[in-house]
Amino acid sequence: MLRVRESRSRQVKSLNGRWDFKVDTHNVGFDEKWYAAPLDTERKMAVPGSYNDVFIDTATHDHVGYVWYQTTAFAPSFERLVLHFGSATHAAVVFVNGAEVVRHEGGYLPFEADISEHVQAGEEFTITVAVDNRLSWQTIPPGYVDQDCEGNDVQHYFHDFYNYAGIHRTVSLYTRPAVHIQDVTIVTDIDGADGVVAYDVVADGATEVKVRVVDSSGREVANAEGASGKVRVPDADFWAPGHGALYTLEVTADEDVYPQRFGIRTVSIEDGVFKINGEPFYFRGYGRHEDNIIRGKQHDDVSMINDFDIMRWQGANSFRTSHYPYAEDVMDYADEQGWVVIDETPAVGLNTGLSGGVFQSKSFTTFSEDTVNGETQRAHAREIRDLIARDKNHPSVVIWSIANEPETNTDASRAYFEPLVEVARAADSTRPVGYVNVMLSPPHLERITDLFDVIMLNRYYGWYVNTGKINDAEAALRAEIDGWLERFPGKPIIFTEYGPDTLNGNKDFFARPWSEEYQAENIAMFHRVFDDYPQIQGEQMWNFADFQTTPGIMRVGGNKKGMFTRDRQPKLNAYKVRERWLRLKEEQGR
Ligand code: BDP
Repeated sequence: MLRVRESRSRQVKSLNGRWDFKVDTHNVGFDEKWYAAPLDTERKMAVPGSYNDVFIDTATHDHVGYVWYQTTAFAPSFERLVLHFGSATHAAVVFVNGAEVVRHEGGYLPFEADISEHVQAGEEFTITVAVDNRLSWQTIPPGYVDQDCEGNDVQHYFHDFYNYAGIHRTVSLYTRPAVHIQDVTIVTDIDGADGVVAYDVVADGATEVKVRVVDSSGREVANAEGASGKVRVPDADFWAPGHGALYTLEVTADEDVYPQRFGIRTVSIEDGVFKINGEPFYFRGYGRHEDNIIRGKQHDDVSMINDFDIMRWQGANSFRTSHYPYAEDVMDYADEQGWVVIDETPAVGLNTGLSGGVFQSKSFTTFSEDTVNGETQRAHAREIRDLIARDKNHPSVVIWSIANEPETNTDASRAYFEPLVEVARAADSTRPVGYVNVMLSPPHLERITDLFDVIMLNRYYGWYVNTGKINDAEAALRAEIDGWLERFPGKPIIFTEYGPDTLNGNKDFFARPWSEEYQAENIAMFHRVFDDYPQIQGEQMWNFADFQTTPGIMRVGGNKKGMFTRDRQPKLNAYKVRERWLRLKEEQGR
């Protein structure tokens, strides 16, 4: 889906602000037609935002099911008018003037509705949104609901971050012509000093499609006619890590104009080496979360710019959108600032083998008729397609991660994943496809790595195993890496998670687990090992910052594996890693 952008033919109006808000305590809103009348409530909720931590009210915080939002807006003059949501977590039903206009499942991707038939230019209209935070075995990510001793619904899930909910990203209203640009795909190549830009425009019914490539100073550097083709940008400024050089493909289809940004760069794996623009690239960075005090998963630009600046300060060059697609503002900013991104679907928690420890759940079989099944797989395929459709033109995105730590040591897992890899490759043949491997699937048990281009590993030696024993942890880590190299020579390995929980301010001469010293020692051990293996082509620590999770005996006010605290203060380890990363940046030149 095209990002919402202004142009000569498109006007955009933000609907962010304070909306009327009501928790549907008994989930009766649909029966009582709350969408057909003003919401009976005194409460307001900020849009965008997660509602959970905003009200000092346990019933709201722990609510399972629908909450309702309502606002009014004036319709501008339009040929067609579209209502667009950056995301609503996890499912939404949207009504305009009481009529349903769209329903959407999946909490981290955009959706929209053409509402032209429901409103009149110049007139006020009402938007009502029912947002459902429930996860089931057939949603991505999965979960299940049961009841406590009083019969209240309780949501369970198998991922280690809090199930924040609400309208998490910008809501906009935009105009476009009836015949309009529906999609633009850009694939770039490098030929000497020139950029080669292949483009493909979908604009049903358009009689004439034209494109111009415009550089960052607004100068036209190439143009062409036709809905698809190839243009050459002479002496191009290539997008590269740390160098966010961008161009705009200005597409005109009859009356409609759409500015599609892109960067000219290539991604490849040659002889087992991960390359950007033909040069080896080493990932330094983190897995992250969209997570903030009070705001939960709300996107906000202040926090984003601050996070990126902290990452720059530390000498990082990349991150993974663990464990779901991030706001499009984040992807845009990554493009502009030259960050390298591993872009992940929300497929996290497809592994009931992990249920006992962190999630204290009942035990289940991951893949079965009653748990993760064909319907879940269809939802997963949709998430892969929609993520790629949203993010395919971002030069910052260099790998698609189709799942985090799924079960991959059974026949059932292979049957589940094989078609999904095909879905990803059919949607984008230009970027490597990977998944993030869990400790339960070491090389001798693992069944699906051969289907993928890269090996991405989350490893907790010295924490969940060999706790506090750096020497044993190091030996086990080396042995496992040797196993991967033996079984899958020629596939780049990127460490996408490692590191222990660390309570900021917990100092210890003896560097015992949970102390800042232990985090620094454990991370230093991983880095020492990485330096011995040229096949290891990236280190993304877990996590950029501490973050909120479900309550549990393994978590103290959330997950504390951050390099930084939840309010973005550095732990001891942050300075040590900074020294290393600035040195590597110097040596590696990016
Ligand atoms: C991995 C998960 C991540 C967790 C982390 C941890 O990918 O989401 O937060 O471990 O346990 O299993 O801290």
